[in-house]
Amino acid sequence: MADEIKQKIVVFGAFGAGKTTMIKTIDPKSTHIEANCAGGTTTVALDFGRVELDGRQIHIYGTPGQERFEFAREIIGKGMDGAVLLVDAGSPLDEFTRHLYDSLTAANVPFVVFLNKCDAKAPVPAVFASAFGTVPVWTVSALDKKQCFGAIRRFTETLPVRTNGSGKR
Ligand SMILES: Nc1nc2c(ncn2[C@@H]2O[C@H](COP(=O)(O)OP(=O)(O)O)[C@@H](O)[C@H]2O)c(=O)[nH]1
Ligand SMILES: [Mg+2]
Repeated sequence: MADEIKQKIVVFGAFGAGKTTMIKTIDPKSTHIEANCAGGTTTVALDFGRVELDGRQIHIYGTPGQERFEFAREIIGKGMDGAVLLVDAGSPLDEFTRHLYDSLTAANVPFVVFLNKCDAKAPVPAVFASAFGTVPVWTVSALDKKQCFGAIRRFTETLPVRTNGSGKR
């Protein structure tokens, strides 16, 4: 049997940035898992979707957006080939998103910023164009299938691929 070509992509972003929406748009059969944490006051949410693009099996994971779930982000991020930092263009740039940007930069993993909710009429605030150093910033709407596929394809085709049993980090 021919080896499968795979890529693991992990989506990071603040709560409400649109991670679940984007993964659902890309893979309508994606899984959304929510668990109540001690005391039932916080819900930790994860997403997992799959898509085949140009013969590559792409596995997309959504991470919890709350600050205190750093450990979960670390576990989900293990072995990723690339990351997407999803940012809500309609909200002010928050400290947590800056922290995620710093963490991904430090991790030395290829990543892009998807500036989400760009379907709104309002112009995209200029702050986003200069906030992420040399990392590419692409505008998207997580509600728009064509845009989501286009952005994921454009990003993943720049990344190395792995085949079954190879390239695991
Ligand atoms: N207008 C608009 N709303 C969006 C978009 N993406 C997500 N939303 C909305 O933003 C809210 C939070 O999205 P969700 O996917 O739950 O965010 P998550 O916490 O990052 O998983 C939901 O009400 C979505 O319907 C988008 O591209 N455009
Ligand atoms: Mg979510």
